[in-house]
Amino acid sequence: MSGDLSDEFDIPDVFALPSGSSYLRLSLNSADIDLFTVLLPEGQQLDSLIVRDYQSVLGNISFLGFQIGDQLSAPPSSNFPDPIDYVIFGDWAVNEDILPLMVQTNPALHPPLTSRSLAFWGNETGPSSSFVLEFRASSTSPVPEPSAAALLGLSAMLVTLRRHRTRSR
Ligand SMILES: [Ca+2]
Ligand SMILES: [Ca+2]
Repeated sequence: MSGDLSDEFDIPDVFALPSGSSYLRLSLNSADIDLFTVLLPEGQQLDSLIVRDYQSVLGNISFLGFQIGDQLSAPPSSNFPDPIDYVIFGDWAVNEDILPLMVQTNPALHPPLTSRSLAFWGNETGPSSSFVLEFRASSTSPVPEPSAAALLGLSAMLVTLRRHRTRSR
């Protein structure tokens, strides 16, 4: 995915995350913000968010924030009124998972994140930057619990087998 993403907080670009890695390039400058929402299907979780291919001037910093929900709770501004989880990062973050950094001051959130929708805000106050975000998602329950009915059926089958073996001796 490339091209510019929405500047309007109430009409963010929306992406559904499949299992595995999804890549999204953000290009930002002082006159451009990028607002997008990622959707996690039922049974999927967001495991990590990795910065790839960060391009800007040396020492530049970028802002990436998110809130749980389909869109931000207010229009982006330098005095944003509501709690938001975010990270300030630069080229040091290349190949790093920034998800733990984003939620480190929020005791209610620990990766992996299982919220159905996350509204993101990319912002640049310095020189322009361009980078790729790798979203890694996976299934929340890889080992399904066997149901009571299935267990009952299994024990009945074992009894039948045992009887059959006794008879055939
Ligand atoms: Ca942009
Ligand atoms: Ca934009």
